[in-house]
Amino acid sequence: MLLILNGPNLNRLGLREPGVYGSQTLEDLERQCEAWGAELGEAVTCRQSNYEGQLLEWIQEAQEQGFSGIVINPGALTHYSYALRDAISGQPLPVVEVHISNVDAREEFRHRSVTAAVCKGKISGLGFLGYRLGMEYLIEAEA
Ligand code: CA2
Repeated sequence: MLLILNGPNLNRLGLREPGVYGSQTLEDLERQCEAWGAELGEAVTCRQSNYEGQLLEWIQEAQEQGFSGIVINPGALTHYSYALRDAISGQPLPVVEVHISNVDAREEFRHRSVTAAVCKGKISGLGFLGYRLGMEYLIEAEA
């Protein structure tokens, strides 16, 4: 069972900046992840929060809730949240970091991730497909 987490502002997907993030909404993304989960034979739970503390609690509780891995798009928290980094490194599940846009082709501050080093890997710039690739990795890692 996989946990898909989206951080701050990702609830605004599709409503603004379609040139950067596409025109599909968060709901479209979550339905797509659920459909991929069904195709791959893996249950998927999708959650989004604009609150750092809520994301930390979901990560802390993920193992005891029965999840086997986490795909996370931490939004801008990626670039500065040591609390999020500590929450990821302080729990045992494999985590894949995903960014819809190519953060390395954007502003300098987006080039730095403080969370990627405590994740299994980072996928950036492949749109929603990055979530599927992260899911596939975690399913493969389970086997
Ligand atoms: O590319 C990504 O997935 C990001 O994680 C998205 C974050 C950004 O801060 C990261 O640098 C890269 C932003 C979340 C989406 O923000 C939106 C704001 C308005 C309209 C649509 C999306």
